Amino acid sequence: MSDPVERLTEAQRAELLPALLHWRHDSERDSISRDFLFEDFGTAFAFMTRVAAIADRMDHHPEWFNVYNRVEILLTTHDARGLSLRDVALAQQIEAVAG
Ligand code: HBI
Repeated sequence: MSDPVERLTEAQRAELLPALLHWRHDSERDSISRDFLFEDFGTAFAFMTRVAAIADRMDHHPEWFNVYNRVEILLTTHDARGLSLRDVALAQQIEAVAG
Protein backbone atom coordinates (compact mmCIF):
# COMPACT_ATOMS: atom_id res chain seq x y z
CA MET A 1 0.00 0.00 0.00
CA SER A 2 1.20 3.50 -0.80
CA ASP A 3 0.91 6.43 1.60
CA PRO A 4 -2.40 8.27 1.70
CA VAL A 5 -2.48 11.23 -0.65
CA GLU A 6 -2.81 14.62 1.06
CA ARG A 7 -4.84 17.49 -0.35
CA LEU A 8 -2.84 20.62 -1.13
CA THR A 9 -2.49 23.05 1.76
CA GLU A 10 -3.40 26.71 1.33
CA ALA A 11 0.31 27.58 1.21
CA GLN A 12 0.96 25.00 -1.52
CA ARG A 13 -2.01 26.30 -3.52
CA ALA A 14 -0.79 29.89 -3.27
CA GLU A 15 2.67 28.88 -4.41
CA LEU A 16 1.98 26.24 -7.06
CA LEU A 17 -1.32 27.00 -8.78
CA PRO A 18 -0.49 30.50 -10.13
CA ALA A 19 2.52 28.98 -11.92
CA LEU A 20 0.17 26.76 -13.94
CA LEU A 21 -0.68 29.68 -16.15
CA HIS A 22 -3.36 28.29 -18.46
CA TRP A 23 -5.06 26.04 -15.97
CA ARG A 24 -8.27 27.06 -14.24
CA HIS A 25 -9.30 25.93 -10.82
CA ASP A 26 -12.80 24.64 -10.20
CA SER A 27 -13.58 24.97 -6.52
CA GLU A 28 -16.65 22.75 -6.63
CA ARG A 29 -14.62 19.68 -7.57
CA ASP A 30 -11.31 21.09 -6.37
CA SER A 31 -9.82 20.29 -9.77
CA ILE A 32 -7.74 22.08 -12.40
CA SER A 33 -8.39 21.91 -16.12
CA ARG A 34 -7.04 23.16 -19.40
CA ASP A 35 -8.08 22.96 -23.05
CA PHE A 36 -5.51 22.20 -25.73
CA LEU A 37 -6.01 22.88 -29.43
CA PHE A 38 -3.97 21.07 -32.07
CA GLU A 39 -3.62 21.16 -35.82
CA ASP A 40 -5.60 18.00 -36.40
CA PHE A 41 -6.71 14.74 -34.80
CA GLY A 42 -3.38 12.97 -35.35
CA THR A 43 -1.45 15.65 -33.46
CA ALA A 44 -4.01 15.70 -30.66
CA PHE A 45 -3.91 11.94 -30.33
CA ALA A 46 -0.10 11.82 -30.37
CA PHE A 47 -0.17 14.29 -27.46
CA MET A 48 -2.69 12.12 -25.62
CA THR A 49 -0.52 9.05 -26.18
CA ARG A 50 2.47 10.78 -24.62
CA VAL A 51 0.42 12.07 -21.68
CA ALA A 52 -1.11 8.61 -21.16
CA ALA A 53 2.33 7.01 -20.86
CA ILE A 54 3.47 9.62 -18.31
CA ALA A 55 0.22 9.35 -16.35
CA ASP A 56 0.41 5.59 -16.18
CA ARG A 57 4.02 5.72 -15.01
CA MET A 58 2.92 8.11 -12.25
CA ASP A 59 -0.16 5.98 -11.51
CA HIS A 60 -2.08 9.23 -11.74
CA HIS A 61 -4.62 9.56 -14.52
CA PRO A 62 -6.35 12.48 -16.23
CA GLU A 63 -10.04 12.85 -16.89
CA TRP A 64 -10.15 14.02 -20.47
CA PHE A 65 -12.32 14.64 -23.45
CA ASN A 66 -11.29 14.76 -27.09
CA VAL A 67 -13.12 16.00 -30.15
CA TYR A 68 -10.98 16.02 -33.31
CA ASN A 69 -8.20 18.55 -32.56
CA ARG A 70 -9.35 19.59 -29.09
CA VAL A 71 -8.30 17.90 -25.85
CA GLU A 72 -9.80 18.99 -22.56
CA ILE A 73 -7.94 17.73 -19.48
CA LEU A 74 -9.18 17.77 -15.90
CA LEU A 75 -6.95 16.79 -12.99
CA THR A 76 -7.94 15.97 -9.45
CA THR A 77 -7.03 13.25 -6.99
CA HIS A 78 -9.92 10.95 -6.27
CA ASP A 79 -8.07 9.33 -3.37
CA ALA A 80 -7.71 12.78 -1.72
CA ARG A 81 -11.11 14.14 -2.83
CA GLY A 82 -9.36 17.19 -4.25
CA LEU A 83 -6.07 18.54 -5.56
CA SER A 84 -2.81 16.98 -4.46
CA LEU A 85 0.83 17.37 -5.45
CA ARG A 86 0.25 14.59 -7.98
CA ASP A 87 -2.06 16.86 -9.98
CA VAL A 88 0.51 19.65 -9.96
CA ALA A 89 3.27 17.26 -11.04
CA LEU A 90 1.16 15.82 -13.85
CA ALA A 91 0.07 19.29 -15.02
CA GLN A 92 3.73 20.37 -15.13
CA GLN A 93 4.63 17.33 -17.22
CA ILE A 94 1.68 17.93 -19.54
CA GLU A 95 2.91 21.51 -20.04
CA ALA A 96 6.33 20.13 -20.97
CA VAL A 97 4.78 17.73 -23.50
CA ALA A 98 2.62 20.46 -25.02
CA GLY A 99 5.73 22.63 -25.39
N1 HBI B 1 -5.71 9.12 -10.85
N2 HBI B 1 -6.50 11.27 -11.06
C1 HBI B 1 -6.30 10.19 -10.30
N3 HBI B 1 -6.69 10.22 -8.99
C2 HBI B 1 -6.49 9.14 -8.19
O1 HBI B 1 -6.86 9.19 -7.01
C3 HBI B 1 -5.87 7.99 -8.74
C4 HBI B 1 -5.51 8.03 -10.10
N4 HBI B 1 -4.92 6.95 -10.66
C5 HBI B 1 -4.68 5.77 -9.93
C6 HBI B 1 -5.04 5.83 -8.51
N5 HBI B 1 -5.61 6.89 -7.97
C7 HBI B 1 -4.68 4.65 -7.68
O2 HBI B 1 -3.95 5.03 -6.55
C8 HBI B 1 -5.88 3.83 -7.26
O3 HBI B 1 -6.65 4.51 -6.32
C9 HBI B 1 -6.71 3.37 -8.41
